[in-house]
Amino acid sequence: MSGTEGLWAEPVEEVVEEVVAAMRFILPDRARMPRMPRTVITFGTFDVFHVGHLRVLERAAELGDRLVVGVSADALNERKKGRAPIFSQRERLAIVGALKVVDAVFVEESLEQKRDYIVEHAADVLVMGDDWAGKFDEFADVCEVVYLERTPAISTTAIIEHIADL
Ligand code: C2G
Repeated sequence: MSGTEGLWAEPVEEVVEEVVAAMRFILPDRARMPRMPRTVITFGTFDVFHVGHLRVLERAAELGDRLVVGVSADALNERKKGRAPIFSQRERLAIVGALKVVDAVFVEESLEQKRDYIVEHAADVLVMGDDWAGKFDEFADVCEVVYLERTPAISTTAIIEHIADL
């Protein structure tokens, strides 16, 4: 069937163009609309804070307008890593919360609550280091999920071992 046949007196292409032109007057101009701030969320223990932690937070902040960080509770760290963190959750929250790229911090009580935290903080993007690659893909229905490359050759465990050997 050609564009001029059927119910339309005018060719279908022309009717579509007219409808689109008319809609420009009805729909707001997106370019002029105020953009919603984009919230980024990330999680971590951030024990013995080092430059790898700083870099991932800086790069996470660049992906939005507001960075919210869930800092693992002491009890969660013990469950995850089988040992108490060197710095308490109070100290780790204070350190991460004082960074200029971080807008808000909260305690991450359990890994299972991740979806609730994302929704509660209205996060648009979840960022994690690529040691977690693929682990949080299930949240792609509520936010964008991004894994950033880890900073090579530095880790809390390596620092602790290095100091212990001095
Ligand atoms: N990180 C990094 N480069 C490093 C070390 C860490 O980019 N050399 C990143 C990790 O990938 C993570 C963040 O820094 O995104 C925090 O690292 P950890 O404190 O080791 O966090 P972790 O104990 O893995 O806790 O719900 C998830 C957990 O709370 C993540």
